[in-house]
Amino acid sequence: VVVMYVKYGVDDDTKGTTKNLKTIVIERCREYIRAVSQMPSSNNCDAIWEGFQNSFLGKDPCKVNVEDYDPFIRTVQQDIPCNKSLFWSKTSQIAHDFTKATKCFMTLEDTLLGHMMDGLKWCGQLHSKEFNYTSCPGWNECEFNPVRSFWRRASAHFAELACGSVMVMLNGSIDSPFNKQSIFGSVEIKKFDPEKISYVSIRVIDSLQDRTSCNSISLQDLGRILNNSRLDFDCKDIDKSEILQCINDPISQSCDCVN
Ligand code: AVW
Repeated sequence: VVVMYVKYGVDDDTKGTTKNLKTIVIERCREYIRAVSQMPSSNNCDAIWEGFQNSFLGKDPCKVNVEDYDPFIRTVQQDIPCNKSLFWSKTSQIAHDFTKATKCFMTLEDTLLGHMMDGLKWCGQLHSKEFNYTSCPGWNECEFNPVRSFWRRASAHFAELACGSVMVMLNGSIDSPFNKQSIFGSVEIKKFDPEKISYVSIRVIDSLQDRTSCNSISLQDLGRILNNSRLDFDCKDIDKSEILQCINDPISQSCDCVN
């Protein structure tokens, strides 16, 4: 029965809270802690669940603040090794396939916090301690909805923890690979600490060869922001086929963590 509830078995048709949310979150939490060695023993999946639901239950689902998740974030303990953080924007599929195949880096969704909530939907309602399984605000329906505020809070946390050399995977097939309104552009980059982050490797992935997105206006914007924060960086245009090859054959020589 449990197999039905894991990540890819989630029934996503619902407009309200994901069915069996509690079972899914707690099972994912336990499975993650079992699978990943070196997880601090202080993590307790039941306590983590309590912290999670207390962040938004009883609240208007358009008035859940980013800070409402602060106590919950503190219930989850995980060290993120330096030189391993991968940030992404409009490259969800390839970035996650890449981290799974190569173990070169980890995304937010490869951490316990992100893994538990990936692909799920939830909201409560005012004057009630129940979940709303019928209807929850969409991502853009109101700014401070429970799901969007969670991802902003979790992303800020993930970026604050980053240290050493980090990688950013952007999409070169769109007009603005760097978008200031995205979570990467509006939350994560602002949390990059130049005292902890030594280098930012920007990799712009494109299916067309010979495009030079690194020179585009959008990437110049990103470069200015990084310069102003005193962060060292480089930008490389990478063929999508190179990453796909790496995902299919992670131990080949050409797959050197895309340095
Ligand atoms: P993204 P970000 N409706 O690819 O930089 C529903 O733009 O923002 O990358 N869901 C949405 C919407 C929307 N309009 N916009 C964004 N999302 C959700 C966390 C959706 O789940 C990681 F650490 C989509 O797949 C990355 O470095 C996801 O946000 C960074 O933030 C990504 O949107 C990626 O966020």
